[in-house]
Amino acid sequence: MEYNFREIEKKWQQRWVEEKTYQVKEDETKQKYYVLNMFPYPSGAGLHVGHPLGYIASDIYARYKRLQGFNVLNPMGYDAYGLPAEQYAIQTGQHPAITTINNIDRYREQLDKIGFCFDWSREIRTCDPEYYHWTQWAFLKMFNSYYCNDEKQARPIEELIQAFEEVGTNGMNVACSEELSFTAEEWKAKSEKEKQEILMNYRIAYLGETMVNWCAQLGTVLANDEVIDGVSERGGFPVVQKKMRQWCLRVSAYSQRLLDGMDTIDWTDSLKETQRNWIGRSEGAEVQFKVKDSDIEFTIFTTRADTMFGVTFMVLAPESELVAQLTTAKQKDEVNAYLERTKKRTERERIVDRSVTGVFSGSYAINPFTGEAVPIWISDYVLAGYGTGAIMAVPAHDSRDYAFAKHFGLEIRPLVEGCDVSEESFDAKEGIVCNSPRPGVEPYCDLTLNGLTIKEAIEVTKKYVEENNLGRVKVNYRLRDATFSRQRYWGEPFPVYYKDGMPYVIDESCLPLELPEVDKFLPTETGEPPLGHATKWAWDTVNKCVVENEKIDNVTVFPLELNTMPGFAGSSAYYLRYMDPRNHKALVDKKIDEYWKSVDLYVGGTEHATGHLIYSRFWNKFLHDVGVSAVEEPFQKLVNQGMIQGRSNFVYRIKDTNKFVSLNLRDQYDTTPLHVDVNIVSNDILDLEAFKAWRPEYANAEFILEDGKYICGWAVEKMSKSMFNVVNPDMIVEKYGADTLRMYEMFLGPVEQSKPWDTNGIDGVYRFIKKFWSLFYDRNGNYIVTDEPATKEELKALHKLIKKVTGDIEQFSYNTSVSAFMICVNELFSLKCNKKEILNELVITLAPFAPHVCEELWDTLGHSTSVCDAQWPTYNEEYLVEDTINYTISFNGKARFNMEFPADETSEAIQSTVLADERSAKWMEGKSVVKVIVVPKKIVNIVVK
Ligand code: ANZ
Repeated sequence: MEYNFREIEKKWQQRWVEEKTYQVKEDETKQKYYVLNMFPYPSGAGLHVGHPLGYIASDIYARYKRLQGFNVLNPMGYDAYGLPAEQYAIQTGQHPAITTINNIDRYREQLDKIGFCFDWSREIRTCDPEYYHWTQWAFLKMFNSYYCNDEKQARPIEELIQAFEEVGTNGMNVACSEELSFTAEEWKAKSEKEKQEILMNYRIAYLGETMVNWCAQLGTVLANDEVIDGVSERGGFPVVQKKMRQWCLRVSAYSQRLLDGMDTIDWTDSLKETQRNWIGRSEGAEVQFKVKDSDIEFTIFTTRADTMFGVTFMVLAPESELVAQLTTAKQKDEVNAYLERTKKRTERERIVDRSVTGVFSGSYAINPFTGEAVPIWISDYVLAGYGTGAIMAVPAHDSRDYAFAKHFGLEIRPLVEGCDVSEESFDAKEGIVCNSPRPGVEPYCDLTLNGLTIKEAIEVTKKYVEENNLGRVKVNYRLRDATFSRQRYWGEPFPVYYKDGMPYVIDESCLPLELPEVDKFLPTETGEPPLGHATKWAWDTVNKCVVENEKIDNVTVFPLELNTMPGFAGSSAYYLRYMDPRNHKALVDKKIDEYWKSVDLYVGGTEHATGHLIYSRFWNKFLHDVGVSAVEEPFQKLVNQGMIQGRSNFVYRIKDTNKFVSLNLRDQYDTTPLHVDVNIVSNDILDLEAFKAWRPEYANAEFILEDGKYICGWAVEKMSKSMFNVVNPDMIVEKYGADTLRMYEMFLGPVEQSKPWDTNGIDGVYRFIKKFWSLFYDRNGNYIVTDEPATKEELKALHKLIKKVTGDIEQFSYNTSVSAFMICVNELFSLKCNKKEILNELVITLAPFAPHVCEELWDTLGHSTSVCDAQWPTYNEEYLVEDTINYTISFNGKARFNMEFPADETSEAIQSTVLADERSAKWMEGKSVVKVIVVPKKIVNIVVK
């Protein structure tokens, strides 16, 4: 029988489905192992060869773990809500649900061809009401919870209400948007609406005023990365900063737990560092400043309390409420003009762009340490959402304050007299001048910092601030609450209706609240989100159902929320749902959750290092607090697969002609390189006929060939349609089979590394599989496997392989495994080994990599169950011990020939055998032996004269 991958792969893919080979059930008798891939967004373009890289790597691991006896969960699904389907809907009128389903079908077809061991019975789609039921449910829970800083966990909002009723805000240590203070009596006297407004300040899912990137023409809020140079990435429409009431998640409350959790998980240091920076813990002090000739006081946040004596001005963020209060009549016009100008800049631009802009407010603040009055400025280098949105500026020691002071001619006062405060003196990374602090010039306070290190001075000053009631010690986090609403159609609806302007959630028992149908996917004429087009989108609180908008009476029937949830809503807890995907009563059954616990191995791209991995960790911690998720950290080990770049090919057109010259002759002409579809190029040689057929303008193309061939140039670029370098896995599977594709993708290099796709080497992998096959079948297709016992050499080749591959898989070093397989098969081939004893184990070892061919040969070897359920072989060190040692024989240090000796041969015996060998005679002729040096297990050197 010949190696016919088409038949074999089809047969086994069918068999796996029929026999439910990859379905998994909870099994208390077995240890669990949960492997997860970041699920794909099914785009219209389908999969290219870069996409399956991570899936193949995790598939190998999942199969390996199963062979080791683990009960392995390896599910797959689709992140099915999202912008591209909706944009397509806007352009074509095609309902996004239809586009999404078509794309999913195409993805599935492509995935199925690669032979993954996914348990498809657990498939989820985020746009399925069955699924988003639980996304909405989590939102309800967050709405009905607050975060208690003392207990460090989310608690039911009823507890907070009860506390308000008993003691007001007295002694309260909870996460909030704004510090509020009221007594129990004051609370009780408030109206229902006022109470709801206050609670919003504490809920974990809350409606909050936040600055957003607003694009009026698109009618929606945009994420930072959708805005480039002040205009929308799509369409180039102006984007302004706007304060809007949006749903937010109080992610910031979990900052410390998100930091602490990182000590318990096995992620790369660089990924942990990225998360730590994102969370941005910063220890400092909040200090109170009085405004001169006014009762107004305001608070600043500083990490350098020791620099109080170097403060020469203050700066407010343009959005700060203080701006209106502190701008004097004289400065009003100038300030307003500045505010208008800065509105257009996104926060990221404000951080990255270091050009100096600002305006004087007209007011002065009093430095509480020196009593000195310093001017209060307004500038957008101070961010509204960080610290208190106000700073004390110390231009001698902070580079941004320095640039500002220079620009506006403000005083620069170093802490140490006479110290160098030129631009070059700033530490590039820290942006500060590193020198010791000094005491105040005219001591207004009795604080001495002389001789202290900066660190010590900060501590002493912080203590002083607290003791003198000038402020308090404060830990700040850069991590912001997440804005959670989008003015979009294709997303999860909020289970929320509005009564008297305040949001109320619908009953848990009424979920899911299904996305309504609309006839247009654009915002409404009055600027409402697309759900504003729905005619049946009101909540009947009596009958607990969705009813027509006409029935809205604001007594028992109310309008429903028109925003939808953002992309990360559905991807934040999907790993939990895979454990128990068809449960109608709960997100996941408690016992099942206890069994699978968390993901043991998570594989996905680095682009999710902050967004998804912060949100899902937050989400899981919240669910853990409300008793759902058994384990606090969702992803124990995380591997980021690298990107597969495209390898583009070029043809060279001679200018103003339709003539193309081959790569190495192009210097003789004036040419323009043009991308050519890599699918009509093989080993850099262009298929001329296919090229002519590729595009009408090339139908009459002429060629200048070298050695009868047209050789193309090449370059490594991003894999993209516009570069014509997209390689479709279906084509590779069609030509070489899935097993070759799988092994080749792994052979390209370490999983974590980015590398170019280069089809040139794929033949080698294909030949390897054929050679492997030839250990079972001879050229004439005869089955040649025997029951003869294996020789020591054969066992050695096999066990060397088992040892290497076991170690490699544990390290995700699959490329070196592929080489090891090649070496082993070559060795067995030259040993003419067709022994069952060896081949049985070889098939198991290769099965995670090339499951189809291994399943077939396993069957041929006479096994009645799947190779997936075999037992991973353990290597025997005994077989690896060398029996003989190959010595290099040198004369006067020059290697001349090699000789084999038993491993336990003595040096004396080696010496005499070497000297007696006839090959030695040639090198000793006419000379006498001065010395013989035997280096055990390596070399023999004979010194002659
Ligand atoms: C005085 C000072 C002197 C500062 C000095 C720094 C160096 P991290 O570490 O990131 O927390 N700051 C505070 N709030 C800010 C805001 N909303 N926008 C921009 N800058 C803000 O940085 C904290 C430091 O950044 C604070 O300490 C403050 O400047 C500034 F030699 O206060 B510092």
